[in-house]
Amino acid sequence: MAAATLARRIGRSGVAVMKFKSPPVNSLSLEFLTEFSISLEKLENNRACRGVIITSALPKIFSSGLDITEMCGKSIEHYTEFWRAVQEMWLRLYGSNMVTVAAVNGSSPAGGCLIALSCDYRIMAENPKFSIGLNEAQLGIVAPFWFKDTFVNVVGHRIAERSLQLGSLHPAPEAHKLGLVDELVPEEKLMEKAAAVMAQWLALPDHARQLTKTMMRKAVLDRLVAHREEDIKNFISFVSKESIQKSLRMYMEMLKKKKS
Ligand code: CO8
Repeated sequence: MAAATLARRIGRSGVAVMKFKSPPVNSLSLEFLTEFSISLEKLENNRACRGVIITSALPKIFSSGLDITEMCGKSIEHYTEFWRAVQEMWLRLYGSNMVTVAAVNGSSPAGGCLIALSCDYRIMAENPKFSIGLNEAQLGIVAPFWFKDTFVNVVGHRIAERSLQLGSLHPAPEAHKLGLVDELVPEEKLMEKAAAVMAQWLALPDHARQLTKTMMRKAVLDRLVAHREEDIKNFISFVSKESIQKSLRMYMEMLKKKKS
């Protein structure tokens, strides 16, 4: 496993800070996802830990979403393992008993946005150059139903419908206006604010907050659990199509060309 894709530290207040550190863009590879899920599981099982703040150790990028190279030209076995790891990460994070706060200190497209959406609260650096959203449609691919459900639960049906169809990446101020993030703060105040929000949420008795969270999220979580194998099959059949492979390759080329 690569060295320190995640830095994890539990403070005396029972709050862990998890920092994504997988240069250049914190893309969610199979290895990264596996490490992320294991870290979440360890924190979940640690009675000293009641909350986790998720942020990035890289400048300007929270996470660039799923690692597109994991979805290009790989075997069925690889796609199966990769997609199961994406599901596992989301089930752990969205279903976490801990208070989860995303301190979004950079751009956060697609899978990066899903991570932020899965937390209890999102604070973003107010830099309009940073954007967030489920932009799958721009890549010629479709956000799975549980990405969509998570999005709808945060912003409501109409905003999600428009944003998903257009594959919109919303600059931070717009994301705030849409309710996609809860608060904007200057970047240097992000961690301080995240700690203050965390303290506010942790002031409540854990059992009442956790039962309420479960009540709000259970239907969406259960839906994936009930259709997990079918969802993997759908992903494989979709991603194996030559037209989708072509779209993903073109998108990767576009990212490279953008640089030159
Ligand atoms: N996966 C793999 N490689 C990536 C990704 C990615 N998601 N994003 C960037 N990279 C690579 C680039 O190709 C580039 O590689 P190289 O150095 O070899 O040329 C390197 O990372 C650095 O990228 P940039 O030069 O673009 O870095 P910038 O700092 O200029 O920009 C951004 C950073 C804003 C993150 C930009 O790279 C970007 O927009 N990336 C694409 C993000 C994106 O669209 N992600 C969507 C992934 S799909 C997903 O998460 C959900 C899919 C759901 C599945 C649906 C069923 C099929």
